[in-house]
Amino acid sequence: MFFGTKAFAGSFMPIQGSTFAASVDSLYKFLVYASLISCALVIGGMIFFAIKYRRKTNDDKTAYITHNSTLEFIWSFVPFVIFMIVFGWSWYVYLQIRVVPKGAFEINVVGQKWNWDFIYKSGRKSSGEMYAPAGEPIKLILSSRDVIHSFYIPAFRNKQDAVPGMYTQMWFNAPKPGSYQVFCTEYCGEGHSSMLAKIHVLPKDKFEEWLRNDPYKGMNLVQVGLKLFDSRCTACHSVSEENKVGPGFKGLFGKKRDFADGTSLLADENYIRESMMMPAKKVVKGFSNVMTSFQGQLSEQEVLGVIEYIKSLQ
Ligand code: HEC
Ligand SMILES: [Cu+2]
Repeated sequence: MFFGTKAFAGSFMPIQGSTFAASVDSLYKFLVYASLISCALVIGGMIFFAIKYRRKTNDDKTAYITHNSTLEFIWSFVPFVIFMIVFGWSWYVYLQIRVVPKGAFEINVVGQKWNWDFIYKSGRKSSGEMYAPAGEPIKLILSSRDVIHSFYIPAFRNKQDAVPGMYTQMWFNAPKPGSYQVFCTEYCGEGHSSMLAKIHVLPKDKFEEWLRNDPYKGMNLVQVGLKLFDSRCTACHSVSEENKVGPGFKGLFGKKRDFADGTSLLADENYIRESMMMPAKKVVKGFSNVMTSFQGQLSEQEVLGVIEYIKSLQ
């Protein structure tokens, strides 16, 4: 899927999706080839000399050697020059990646177990799918609602930790429109490997059209709920009776719920709303209290939508 032959066409690296991808690749190729050549020289030389100077007779003695200044100078100075080239070159590439250009278009990225949310200045939000204009510097401002995550886009050759309680930043400029895979690369619990997202790079006019769109235009509440469920709840809940990290939703509405503290009630609208806003208040028996609160994160339309959607799963 992500690592299809197309993604790797003509190279041992993923496709070059950002402006600095090519310079990262050149540096890596230099490091790989330099290591291969040094390895061949050292191991090859060792084998060659072991055979050439092996002990042939009993009184075959090595001459007394103290040192060889020329040789010692060469084997110190040549690697020193190579290391300084690698240092200078890496520093140059690192600055390209780390220094965010002034006036970059800003998008907020929020990680939480186990999905990525994107919040734009216009107030538009999206989950699991980020949209960005092509050919423009984009600055991402990252944070986390729970534990440390890491936002990694292999095609852009860039990654950055998302840390609770602080903002970190990264940037890219993707010249070509297309969809690029995002991974979480900081182990963050059971659902870590499914903490994926896509970055859709669109031509500028398409992107602005997307920014203005109402994501739920023409949808009824159940459809709004389904859309929200797919992006925000599916990591932990299923729409069948099957339990994942949390209980399956099929038949939930109107069912008797037993809680860890020994109390119970019949699931109604108030219970579903409370489960989203204050998940720790009533923890379903047999499950752990790992659901994070959605307080302040969802619009009223989304809350009602997800309640209607759960009601429809009978
Ligand atoms: C990180 C995993 C996780 C995510 C994401 C998550 N939940 Fe939960 N949820 C749980 C767990 C675990 C429980 C059971 C423990 C508890 O009651 O808090 C639960 C319980 C619930 C319950 C009570 C279920 C029952 O059988 O009584 C509801 C309703 C609920 N979640 C709704 C949602 C909705 C709606 C979303 C998405 C907007 C969501 N959850 C996202 C983990 C999650
Ligand atoms: Cu993560």
